[in-house]
Amino acid sequence: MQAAGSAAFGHRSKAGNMNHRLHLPGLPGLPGLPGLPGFPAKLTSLGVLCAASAALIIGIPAAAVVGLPASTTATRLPASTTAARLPASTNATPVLDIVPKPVSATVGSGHFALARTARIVAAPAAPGAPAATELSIADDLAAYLRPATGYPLPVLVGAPAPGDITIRLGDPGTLKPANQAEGYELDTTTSSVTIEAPTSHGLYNGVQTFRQLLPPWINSRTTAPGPWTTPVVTITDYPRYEYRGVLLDIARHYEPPQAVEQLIDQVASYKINQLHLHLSDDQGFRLAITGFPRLTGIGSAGSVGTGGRSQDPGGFWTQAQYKAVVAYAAAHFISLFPEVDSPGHNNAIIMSEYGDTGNPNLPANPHGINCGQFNPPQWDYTEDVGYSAMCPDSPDTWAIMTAIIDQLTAETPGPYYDLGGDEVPTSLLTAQQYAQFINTEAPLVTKQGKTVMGWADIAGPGTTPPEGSVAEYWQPAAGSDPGTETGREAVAKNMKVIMAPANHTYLDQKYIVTATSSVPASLGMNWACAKGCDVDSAYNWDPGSLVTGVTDKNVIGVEGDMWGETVATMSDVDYMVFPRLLALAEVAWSPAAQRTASSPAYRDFLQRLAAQGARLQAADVNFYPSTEVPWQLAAEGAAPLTASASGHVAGTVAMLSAPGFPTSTLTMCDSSLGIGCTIDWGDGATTTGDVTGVNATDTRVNSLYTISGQHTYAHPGTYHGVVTLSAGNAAPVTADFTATWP
Ligand code: TNX
Repeated sequence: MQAAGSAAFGHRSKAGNMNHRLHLPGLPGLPGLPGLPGFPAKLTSLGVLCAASAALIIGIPAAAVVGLPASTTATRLPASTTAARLPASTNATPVLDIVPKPVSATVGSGHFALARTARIVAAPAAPGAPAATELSIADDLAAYLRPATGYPLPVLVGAPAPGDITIRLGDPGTLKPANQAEGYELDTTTSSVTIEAPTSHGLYNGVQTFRQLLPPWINSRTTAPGPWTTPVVTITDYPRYEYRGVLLDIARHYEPPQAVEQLIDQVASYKINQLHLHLSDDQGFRLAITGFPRLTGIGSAGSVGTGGRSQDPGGFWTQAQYKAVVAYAAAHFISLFPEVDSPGHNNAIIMSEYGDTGNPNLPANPHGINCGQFNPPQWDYTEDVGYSAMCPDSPDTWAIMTAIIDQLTAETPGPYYDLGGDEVPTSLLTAQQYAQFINTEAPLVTKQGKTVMGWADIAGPGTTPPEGSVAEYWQPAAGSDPGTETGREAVAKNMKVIMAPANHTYLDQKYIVTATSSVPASLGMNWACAKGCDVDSAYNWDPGSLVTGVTDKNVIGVEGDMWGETVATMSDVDYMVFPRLLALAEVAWSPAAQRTASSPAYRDFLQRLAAQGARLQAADVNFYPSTEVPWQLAAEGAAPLTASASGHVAGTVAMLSAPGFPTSTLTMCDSSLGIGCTIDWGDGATTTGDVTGVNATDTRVNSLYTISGQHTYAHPGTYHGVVTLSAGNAAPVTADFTATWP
């Protein structure tokens, strides 16, 4: 810990959100921000990127299409049909739009087409051997594929037939022992799909990759027409880091269990495997603790910004709800663990228990728990930090903390319990008192069989973290700049390190304002990112070399941190989380690469990230259509149209994903004003269609667009129509539809 903080510490102005922590004296390791490495010159203008993508993204040649089911009448696959792009030079290998990028992927010729008759086969290691693991992953895959395809996709144990998907638990022979825990092999041929892995987690990871081989509409919750084809590939894949996390802060703004489950759905598909749930902070305590009803009775009633608690009144989870979300996360191979921040960041606990004089579970006088700036303590629903602390000498402190730790660890099967430990000014607790607190609390955690995790501040002078404890490095400092010493202190104490440098991983930091970006004034802080932090900052850094002396020998992973001060709804959360978390997911999963604002690795990532726009839109997830990303168009033909007795057809011919592309007409397509669309009705006639949808706001991505049209045929028959769609500099795409005049 450093020199005592001044009184100004606790009175950061609200506007001081701009400089949250920037000018705070007395913060461990943050006497001022070192030069931010996050702002190299931008790659290029959007226009140049889009031109590049136009050159890269071309349709799959008709000759490559094999194995389509008989019911598919298309003779040609639209460019958006599969997740493979062919580079401009025709004999080069297609690029797969998978995030995070797999370790190795080889693309063959042809396609696999998922047919209505396909089955998902759990293949036991030997005939008659139990197949529970395979079955459970096969069920997961079926549940992912059924809504959009509308296919029955029965799950069974047995031998696969042509057209089936096989889930096999076993060693594919291509994974080294170190890569077996989560590694997998995925093979598609023109007539089969096989996912093989030594563990259920590996199989699940393979399933996530397979989903991304299919067209983006596979994420629709309602039936989409397909066709459901994938490129032919052999993928061998495993993670760089075992810990790939996201933090969600439901203390500053309450979120209900279902909202968190929706976030789990999304992050699991990008192979995030840890959910760090920040349950308590100055403004709120969010989990019922037996024996201490005031923690939620009083402590959960407010949120940041509530002032008189009339709006946004907070909330809390019961332990049964917590347990259910833990189980939901586990079913998505995500280990959920709690953080109850201490000894600072805990005004909600102090406010709840300070007056709890009649509680038989408190052995002394509960006034003794308060070592904060104010006595008696008082609510502060602003974004201020650094005014609260619990006293390490009070027996009541430990009665409360023991109950919290015992009850939370009992409901948490994963390995971690996070005790927080950040940002306690020495004006409130001396370095010695702070160390005393951490050294008292850590054994309570290990006693329950959990690994201690905390912000890297817990590696400071005098602390004795138990063997194997984990420090999260959060300072926005690199190399050996001031602030980086917490990283080295953690290494010196044999701690493992999770990299969460604020200027690369804090998902609450504002995006970058540009002439064309619509960055909301209301969302996000910028203390770690003076000019904003965008996809570039999230992607272009290396966890194993950012801080001098902290290497991959120490680093176990990466975490994206969604702090809750400015986000009141999950839509807001999603807007800040996506697409940046996908960059962090790749940094955590994929092999190290030369990641800079102008590196080929970043260009390649941006192309793959662009393809995720349609996937997020199909899943109805909000995200920020960052101007750093060369967003692509993806189109899906509509269900067949039927003509009236006089040969007239009218209705929806296609859906279009065009993130970041507004349309100023929202009626007739006009490429000069937004979305261009031309409908070829299949009888030689061509018309301009209509586009409807909702344009972006500064907190919401634009909606999917519906393309519709009308036409009168001269003769009865079945017509194969094609819609050609364009927007800005993006490569045009087509979608097929059928119209029948019986
Ligand atoms: C830092 S540094 C925090 C959080 C805030 C966040 C806002 C650290 C471990 N904690 O308490 O919510 O900044 O950006």
